[in-house]
Amino acid sequence: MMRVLICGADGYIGWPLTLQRLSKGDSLVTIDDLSRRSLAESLTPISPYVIRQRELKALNVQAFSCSLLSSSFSLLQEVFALNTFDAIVHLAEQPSAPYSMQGLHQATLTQNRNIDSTLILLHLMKTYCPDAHLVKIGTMGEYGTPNAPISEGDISVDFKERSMTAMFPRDPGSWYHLSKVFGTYNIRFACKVWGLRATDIMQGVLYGVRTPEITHESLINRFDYDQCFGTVINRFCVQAINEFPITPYGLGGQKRGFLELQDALQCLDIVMKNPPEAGEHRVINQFHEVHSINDLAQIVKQEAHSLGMHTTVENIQNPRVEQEDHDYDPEHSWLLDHGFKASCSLEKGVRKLLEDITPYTSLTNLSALKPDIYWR
Ligand code: USQ
Repeated sequence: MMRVLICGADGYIGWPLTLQRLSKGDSLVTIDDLSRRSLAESLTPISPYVIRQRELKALNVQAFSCSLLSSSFSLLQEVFALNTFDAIVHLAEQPSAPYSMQGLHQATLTQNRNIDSTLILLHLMKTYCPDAHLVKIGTMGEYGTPNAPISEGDISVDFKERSMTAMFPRDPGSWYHLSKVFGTYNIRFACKVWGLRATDIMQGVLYGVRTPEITHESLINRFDYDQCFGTVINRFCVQAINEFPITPYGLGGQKRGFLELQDALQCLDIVMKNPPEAGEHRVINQFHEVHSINDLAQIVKQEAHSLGMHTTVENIQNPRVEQEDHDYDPEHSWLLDHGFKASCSLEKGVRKLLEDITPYTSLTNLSALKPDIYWR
């Protein structure tokens, strides 16, 4: 049994993580400011937060609806003063590269929320629970797509006949990804000067909606498919169930690491069971398979065809500024070395996802399938 604080417990990862931790008998405190509900429309009809909150309270979970920002600081201090945590999972950041690229308001909102929330958590940890393990979701997008293998953790650098270790270079591709890089440096600094312990997870692109603990319709997870909050596989699957063309952007040779939602929870469980040493800033790369966006589109098309859905693949003009054809060779051995076993191949995961979301096809907002946020 662990004592866990989940920040962002109402979100795409936070909600199924809450259910998973409850099934493991953990003692939970949850926080969420519900901002995602007002920014994006879920395909799946998720329960209103008041109902989730009531059910969590019935299970002895302290469920707070507040932000991780300075406006809620006195409440947060109270939460930390009255509880002891073994692990603090920070999922309460503002997601989405395209969202952050819409304009000044979205860029500052993303960076302020993400940088401030992590700084606030670090200060609260220093004061109230310096031995707790911070589990922070970063992104593989911190590295960008360099023309070199991507390390997991530090690399050694030789320069002018001297050697040193350094973080693998970051080359983020949006204001959002930049905010994650700031978070990484802030966490690393807090580990160094205050002796905190943290696992900084460079996570690939997630997909999926149902996890084993979602045993009833009322527990269904949120599922975004719009251009900002829907990840690429989730969007492709919603295009497929509506028999719309699947839309790789540009050449479609962009490569990413992918991970099914249930497997992301398995990874978080492994991470929580293996806290780093005091003072350690541990960076891990979290994904299962690497594919190009074109491959992915073909996989979704084939799986959809085998389920009787007729969809095509149409590469469209890329609204983003990114490399469209490149090598991608990131290391990812820490999780495998600590027992991670993927529950399914990408093909099987896509098929399961198509089956899981087909009942909600008529709820699709078709206008959300087309992108119109241009990065230039
Ligand atoms: N893409 C398409 N067609 C679409 C949507 C996306 O070709 O309809 C392409 C994008 O151009 C990009 C790739 O698919 O090259 C991935 O896009 P995405 O929206 O799934 O992922 P991204 O914006 O990179 O962000 C997502 C999550 C983010 C996470 C990141 C991991 O939203 O939180 O950090 O994946 S990674 O991509 O490895 O940086």
